[in-house]
Amino acid sequence: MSSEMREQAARDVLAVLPDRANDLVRLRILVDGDEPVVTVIGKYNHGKSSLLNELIGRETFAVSDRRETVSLADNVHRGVRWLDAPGLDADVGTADDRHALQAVWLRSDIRLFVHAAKEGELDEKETALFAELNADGARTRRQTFFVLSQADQLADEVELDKVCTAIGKQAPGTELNVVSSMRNRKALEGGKQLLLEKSGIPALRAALHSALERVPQARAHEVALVFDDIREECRALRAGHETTLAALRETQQRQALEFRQGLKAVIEKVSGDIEAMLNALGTDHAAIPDSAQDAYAITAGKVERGHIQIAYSRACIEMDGFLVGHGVDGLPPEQETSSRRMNSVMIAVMGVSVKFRKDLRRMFCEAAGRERMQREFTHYYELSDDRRALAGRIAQTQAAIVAAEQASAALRTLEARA
Ligand SMILES: Nc1nc2c(ncn2[C@@H]2O[C@H](COP(=O)(O)OP(=O)(O)OP(=O)(O)O)[C@@H](O)[C@H]2O)c(=O)[nH]1
Ligand SMILES: [Mg+2]
Repeated sequence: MSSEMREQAARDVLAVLPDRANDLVRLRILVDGDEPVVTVIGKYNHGKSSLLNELIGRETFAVSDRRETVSLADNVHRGVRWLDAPGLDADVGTADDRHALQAVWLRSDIRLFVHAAKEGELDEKETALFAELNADGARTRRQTFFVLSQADQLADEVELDKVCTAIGKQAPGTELNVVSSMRNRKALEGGKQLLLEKSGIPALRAALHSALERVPQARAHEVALVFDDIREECRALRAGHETTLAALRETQQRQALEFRQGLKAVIEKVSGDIEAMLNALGTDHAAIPDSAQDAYAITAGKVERGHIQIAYSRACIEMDGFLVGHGVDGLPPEQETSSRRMNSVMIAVMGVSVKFRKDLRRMFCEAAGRERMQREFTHYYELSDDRRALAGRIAQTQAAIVAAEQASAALRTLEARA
C-alpha cells in the first residue's frame, strides 16, 4: 500500500474518531517495525541521561546538574533505540513535560521510570504517572521498570530500606531496580567487580535484555489490541447513528401520519359544515348581478355572497388552527413575496375570497377539491421549518453512517497492511 493510501485511510478514520490520532501514530510506529525503543521517564535531575549512558556503555546523552535534557534525543545502539526524554517538572506542567510524555506513550516499548533515591517517596504526579504506565502496560504489554537511581546518595542500607519500604507502600508489588550510575562508572574505571554488581546496572541490563526479547510479541499484541479497539469504537459509533436514524425516521413517519389524518378530519369537518349550509340555502341569488341602483341597497345577492364568504372564512380559520398547530404558517422562504400579508400558506392554497356556491361546492363538497387541499397543505407541511429540520437531521445522520462505514473500510485497509 502506498503511503498516500495509508494517509487517506488514516484521515477517513480520524474524520469520525478524532480522539484516535495518537493511536494511529502508535500503530504506524508499530507497523513500521523498527528497532525496539527503550525510554526514560521521570523528574529532572533524577539521573535519567546518566542511566542511559551507563546502560549503553558510552557517553551518548548529555548529563549535568541542572535541567539538562530539554528535547528528545535518541541513539541506536546494538539494535535498540534509546530515547532520552526531558525530565518532568513536578510543579509546572511544561511543554517539555508534554513532549516527554508523548514520547513515552507513542514511541516506547520499554519504559524506565526513574526516581532518585534521595528524594524518598514519590510525589503525587510521579505516583499517578507510574500507575498510568502500569495500567497501560497491563493492556498493551509494554513493560515499565521502576529504577531507583543515585542509590549511592543514601547514607547506608538502612536508609535505602526506608525509602524502598515507603515506595513499596505507594506502588505495591513493584520491583524496585536500585541503581547507581556513579558506582557503575567508578567500578568500570577502577575494575572493581563488587562495586559493579552493587551499582545494579548489570542486573538492570540483564532484566532489560529479557524484556527486549519479549518486545515482538508485545508489539503484535498491541497492534491487534489497538485495531480491535478502534474497530469496536467504529462499530459502536455506527450502531449509535443507526439507532438515531431509526428513531428520527419513526418520528418523521408518525408525524406525517398524524398530520395527514388530522388534516383529513378537519377538511371533512369543515366540508360537512359547508355542505349543510349550502343545502339549507334556497334559490341561488349570488349569481344575479347587482344593478346600478342596488349600489347602496341590501339585495338578496349581496346577503348570500356575504353568507358564503363568512362560511368560507370560518372553514379557513378552522383549518388554519390545525395547520398552525403543526407548524404550518408562513410560506417557505423561497416562495415568499414582498407582500408579507400574502405570505401565508392558507392564502397560497385557498385564495382570498369565495363568493359563489359553485366554487364552495367545488372546493369542499367534491372529492377532487378536498384531495387538492389535502395534497397542497401536506406539501407545505413538508416544507415547514420543523419538518425541514427533521429531514436535515436525518440527512446528517445518514452522512455520519456513511462516514463510519468509510472509517471501517479504511481501518480494514490499514489492518491489511499491518
Ligand atoms: N551521586 C550520583 N549522581 C548522579 C547519578 N546519576 C546522575 N547523577 C548526577 O545527577 C545530575 C543529573 O543527572 P542527569 O543524568 O543529567 O539527570 P536527568 O534526569 O537526565 O536530568 P534532566 O535531563 O535535566 O531531566 C548530574 O549532575 C549527574 O552527574 C548517580 O548515580 N549518583
Ligand atoms: Mg537528562
